[in-house]
Amino acid sequence: KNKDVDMKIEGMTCAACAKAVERVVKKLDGVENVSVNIATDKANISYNPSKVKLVEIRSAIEKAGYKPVEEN
Ligand code: 9UX
Repeated sequence: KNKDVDMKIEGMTCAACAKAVERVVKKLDGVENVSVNIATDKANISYNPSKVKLVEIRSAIEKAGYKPVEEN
């Protein structure tokens, strides 16, 4: 069963930043969907927790140069 999380991410300045975040997160096996809202600095992510952990998603975003700060 998939989980759905809203992740606040700092450092996304322009629309291409949002696209970059979507690209790196989508690439992870177990991520079903990701949509970044540049206006709210939030990424809505659906993922299968048996395939990918939140810590791995955060780490991929950090590696791309952005900063995940919280989820809810
Ligand atoms: Mo836009 Mo983001 O020119 O790293 S791609 S600021």
